[in-house]
Amino acid sequence: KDVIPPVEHPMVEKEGYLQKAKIADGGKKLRKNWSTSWIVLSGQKIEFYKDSKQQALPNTKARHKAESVDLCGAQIEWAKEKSSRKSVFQITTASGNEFLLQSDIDFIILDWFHAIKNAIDRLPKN
Ligand code: I3P
Repeated sequence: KDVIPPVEHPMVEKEGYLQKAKIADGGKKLRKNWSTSWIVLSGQKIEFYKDSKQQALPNTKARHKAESVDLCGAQIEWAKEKSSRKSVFQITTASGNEFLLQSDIDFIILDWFHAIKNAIDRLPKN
């Protein structure tokens, strides 16, 4: 029997649920609206899905529904002043999209911060 390689989700480095709020799109401020998001970090991008089941959909359909964030030239920083919640960090993309990510569980948010920071630091700054 042929072995089918896992081509659908190459290079996934980290995935899991976090609280997410997109607060700007292309530099334009958005109304903050927190929701739970299934987050997939791979190579030079992060994808935001509604839940883990959505990620498992056939590739094109899932791609269509996910929001994909290019980490090339992005910035990440803790953003204490941007929320009343604890442990919030912000990702700002080169295109001017801003996302807040948050978890009440310290080690989870710390792991994510460092994983995303490492990914950004590996990439060319443009
Ligand atoms: C926002 C909502 C957010 C809150 C935000 C409020 O109200 O309560 O949860 O952010 O605070 O404006 P609404 O739903 O009416 O838009 P945090 O939970 O992060 O504090 P903010 O305006 O101080 O960002």
